[in-house]
Amino acid sequence: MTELGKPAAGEATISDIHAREVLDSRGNPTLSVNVSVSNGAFAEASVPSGASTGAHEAIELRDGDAKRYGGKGVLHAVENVNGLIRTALVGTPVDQQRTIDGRLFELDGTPNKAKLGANALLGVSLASAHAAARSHGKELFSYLGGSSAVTLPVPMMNVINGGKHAEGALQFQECMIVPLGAPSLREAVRYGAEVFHQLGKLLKKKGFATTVGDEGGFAPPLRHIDEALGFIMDAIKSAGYKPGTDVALALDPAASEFYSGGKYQAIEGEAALSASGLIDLYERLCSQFPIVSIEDGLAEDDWDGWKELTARLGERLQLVGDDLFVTNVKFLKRGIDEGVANAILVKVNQIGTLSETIDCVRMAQTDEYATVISHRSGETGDTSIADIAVGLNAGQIKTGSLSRSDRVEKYNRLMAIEEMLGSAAKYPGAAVFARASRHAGL
Ligand code: 2PG
Ligand code: MG
Repeated sequence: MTELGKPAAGEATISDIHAREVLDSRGNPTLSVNVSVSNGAFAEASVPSGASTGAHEAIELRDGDAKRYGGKGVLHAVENVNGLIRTALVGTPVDQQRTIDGRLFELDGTPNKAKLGANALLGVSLASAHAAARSHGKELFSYLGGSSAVTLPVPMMNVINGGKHAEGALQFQECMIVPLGAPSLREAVRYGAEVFHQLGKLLKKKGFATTVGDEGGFAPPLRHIDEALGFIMDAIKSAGYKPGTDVALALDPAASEFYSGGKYQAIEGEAALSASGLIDLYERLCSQFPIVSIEDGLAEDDWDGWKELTARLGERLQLVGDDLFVTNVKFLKRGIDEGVANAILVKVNQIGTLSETIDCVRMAQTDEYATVISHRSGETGDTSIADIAVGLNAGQIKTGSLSRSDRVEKYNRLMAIEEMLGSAAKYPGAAVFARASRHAGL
């Protein structure tokens, strides 16, 4: 259990909340929120933003004023924090996260945070957690998870960016490497960076540009997924690693983005596939490449397709619901009840508060669904997700490639956490994927 709700020495209460408009990694406005505490503690958090957003996510409030940032300004969300939310929360004990998040939920009053904006709520929720941790003189991960927060997450690193995150022709959004054979998080980061650099060299040799996409992975104009995975396999080998044992592969096709009229345009220029046809493609890819995880293999509302996917591949593969579950216990519960997927991607801004995120992770863990804490394609330097991954013992993280500070800051924070934990730190490696297949076998 978390230590949220444990009273701070001398009742430290929120003394001020202040939000401002800042920019994310794509140059779009987002919120940065400061929370000050009566005992002098102070913390800041910034809010990420997605591109391939799920239809059922909580609402990110944008101004829609075409004269500012093409309508993407967030001044209304900022005003909601500096007005209504500030007035309601000043005086609240900073370490009563459930009370804070419950108040935010009530103030908004809508099922999808459409009134005040999930971006406004999340900034306050995260900054409050950081401020509470500081008030206790603790790091956020240990404030959240206490002495059991010792597991570093296995990363899925997105080294080839496609879909909505890059201009190339690749329909699949993310081709990731998973350094599951590394002995520690620090070594996992090194494995990943070495493979990333080899991949750059190989692409360059074949005449491809090595500019990067939104998540810091290369974005070559490859049409076929086999070509992309072939390059990654070669990069793993030329970096001196054994594919599958040292470094495995993972995919996030983000299939909702190429689903229309009941068919999937999985490969540009080829015939669109039925759900079964796309599952055949995944089955073939898994027989040729060491793939351990597929996220959003089918579209968010294609529950029948998802059932078939889980029945056919769920025993040997991690099947992650992102757009499918949108970090929402309502959708996750349906997945558990119907035997759909065996893992969940967890994005704090899909639901809007830390407490609801924790509830979702706990539900998944109780039902042995694997949990992957995730960034968004639009990020800031905020590293909260690194602490959340360790604090909640999530086991996995997805936070992009090994370039661009908006991505590597999270890895850097994880390496710092690992160092702080010293000999208590655990890197679970391949064990996290065994759990997914055990579940499917139940
Ligand atoms: C995803 C995410 C993060 P976005 O689909 O998993 O990689 O992308 O933030 O654009 O939704
Ligand atoms: Mg996804």
